[in-house]
Amino acid sequence: MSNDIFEPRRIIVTGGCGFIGSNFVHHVVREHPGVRVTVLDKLTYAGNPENIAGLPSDRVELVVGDICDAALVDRLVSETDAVVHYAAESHNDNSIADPSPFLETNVRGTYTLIEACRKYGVRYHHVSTDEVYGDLALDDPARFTEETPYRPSSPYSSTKAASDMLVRAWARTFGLKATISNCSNNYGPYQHVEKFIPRQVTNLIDGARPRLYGDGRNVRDWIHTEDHSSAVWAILTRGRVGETYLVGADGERDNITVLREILRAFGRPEDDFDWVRDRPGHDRRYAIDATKLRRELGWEPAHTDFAAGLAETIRWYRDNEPWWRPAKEATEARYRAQGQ
Ligand code: NAD
Ligand code: TDX
Repeated sequence: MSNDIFEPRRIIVTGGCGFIGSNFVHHVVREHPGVRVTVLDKLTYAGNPENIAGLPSDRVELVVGDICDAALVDRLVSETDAVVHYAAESHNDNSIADPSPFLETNVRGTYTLIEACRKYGVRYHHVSTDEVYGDLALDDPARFTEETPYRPSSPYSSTKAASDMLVRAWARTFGLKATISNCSNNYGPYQHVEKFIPRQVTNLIDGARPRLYGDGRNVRDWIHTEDHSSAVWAILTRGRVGETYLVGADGERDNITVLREILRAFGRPEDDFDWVRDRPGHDRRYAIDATKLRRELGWEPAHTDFAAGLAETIRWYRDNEPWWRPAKEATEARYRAQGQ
């Protein structure tokens, strides 16, 4: 264990107008008063400046731009202490419909950032996913660890795996000062309505039926996005350079169980949903063993009551319809075209 603490004063958060990135920006502003944040975000369909609106302008600056823009990235990185990289194309179903932007943003975008970070000797934290490890069988007692071999299944997860590999190679060959985290499925406020929980919740608010893929028994390991933020901060400031940390909060649940909890919260019968076409290549189960993060950095999740976190998230979508309404129709039109 290293006792060195890295104390950045200025950080760049890429993708800070997306779901997890914006929650991280709120976390930093609230918990770390000495830190100034530059959000670099292209504002794709998934990015919304509303997510960070109202934060103090002397603490948070938004630069609208592309992480693949080498000149812009070079200039911003030359003026910062650290880069925390969240920006990505993040949705599996979209990656099956059109992989091209996933290659561009997830692979070329990461390459552009790490090239600038190595040039200026800037600390780099790479936010990745447990999906790089592929999937586990439902009855497998194993969970993913930092030693699990990479075996991604989808265009999305293969581009995330590729970006992780670039970071590892840059760390070894060029001495890039990098850490990597691979986290499980996040839930909480500001998640796009294309994702599982917000889609079902907003369907129910609209009086439409939720939609379950396949047999509904696929397992995801849910973590509140606030716990992901505290983990990333711990790794950035106290993690060992060159290391990977898995992030998870022992939240395994199958999709049908989560859906039934949502239906109950709306007072609807537990079979009041539609079965729809399965996702091609659909990963069966993800499960994270976060022992390294807990033991080495003393990190613990604060939101361990999933039912309470889910209820609070449902309330957030009920209270913030103007936030999600503009994206809902186009999202459902995309799903209809895919038979989902
Ligand atoms: P999101 O889709 O909600 O947000 C992505 C953000 O990146 C958006 O604001 C978008 O505008 C921005 N962006 C996309 N392309 C860009 C580009 N070329 N240049 C600059 N900005 C660009 O994604 P999310 O769910 O918040 O995921 C954030 C990160 O966390 C991703 O790297 C994802 O792989 C990782 N992750 C997500 C989960 C999850 O459960 N959602 C779990 C583990 C890891
Ligand atoms: O309508 C739906 N019905 C359904 O049954 C949707 C949108 C999804 N599902 C299923 C598919 C998955 O088994 O729910 C599960 C969760 O789906 P998503 O929300 O699309 O998440 P997932 O594919 O598991 O990936 C998420 O977690 C890991 C994030 O989108 C990724 O960015 C992250 O890396």
